[in-house]
Amino acid sequence: MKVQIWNTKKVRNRTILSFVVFFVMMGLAYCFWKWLYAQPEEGGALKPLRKILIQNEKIFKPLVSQEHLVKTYPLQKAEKKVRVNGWDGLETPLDANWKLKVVRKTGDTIFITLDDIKKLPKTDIVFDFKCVEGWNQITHWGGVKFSDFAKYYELDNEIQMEYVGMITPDKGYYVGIDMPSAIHPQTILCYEMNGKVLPLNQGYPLRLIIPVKYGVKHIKRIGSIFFSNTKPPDFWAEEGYDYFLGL
Ligand SMILES: Nc1nc2c(c(=O)[nH]1)N[C@H]1C(S)=C(S)[C@@H](COP(=O)(O)O)O[C@H]1N2
Ligand SMILES: [Mo]
Repeated sequence: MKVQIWNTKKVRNRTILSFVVFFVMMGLAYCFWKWLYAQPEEGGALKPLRKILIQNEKIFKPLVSQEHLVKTYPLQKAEKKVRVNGWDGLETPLDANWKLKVVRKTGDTIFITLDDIKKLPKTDIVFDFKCVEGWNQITHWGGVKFSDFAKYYELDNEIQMEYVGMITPDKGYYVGIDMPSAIHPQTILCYEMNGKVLPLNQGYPLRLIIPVKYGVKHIKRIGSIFFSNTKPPDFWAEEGYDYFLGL
């Protein structure tokens, strides 16, 4: 076997080359960083980064199929002390005459009471609730599937549209949801937690539970629902978070 002996000159040349490459790369990284931060913002994120988020969305959106279900857990795994996070839109007193307002495609509105919503078929779900802040909890929720609700109220033309928007009664919190995620079989208009009436700080009378999304999209205390072919305003997307926020 022939062992290659490196002479000192070769080693020196390689060392010099490594340093040159290293400094050129550092220079490029610095220039890129300078360039990136000189870019304008778009929806709370620097424009090039927002473009990457939009690209990601295009790649992952078709993966949220109706067949793909989020993992569920047995009832006894559900946390009894459920964490409360986020009070935007909950700071104003709740109107005792609360009704859910639904705006049809035509602009007509329907007002629906909690009792009417409770008459629809009920679905329970125990799943791992994840917040972008880095915590998660297995929790138990009950309500009507958004798709069942849409069917019952004949929102057929509405669910042909691209997005659903939901807003708290005081407009202090709002989310935009892509339609495939809204009509996903695990997405519910929720009025129960751990088999009991939803607590006020957890969104009484009605909140969204949408297991295919991070916590920010699970809007508490829904006041109105509307439909749109353009992205509805979204509280956290305006602060620079990804709009889609799918899991
Ligand atoms: N109205 C309203 N809904 C909201 C929020 C909020 O601030 N206001 N925060 C969101 C966030 S970031 C999370 S993680 C979940 C937390 O739900 P929980 O308080 O029931 O745990 O609610 C979401 N829904
Ligand atoms: Mo969150």
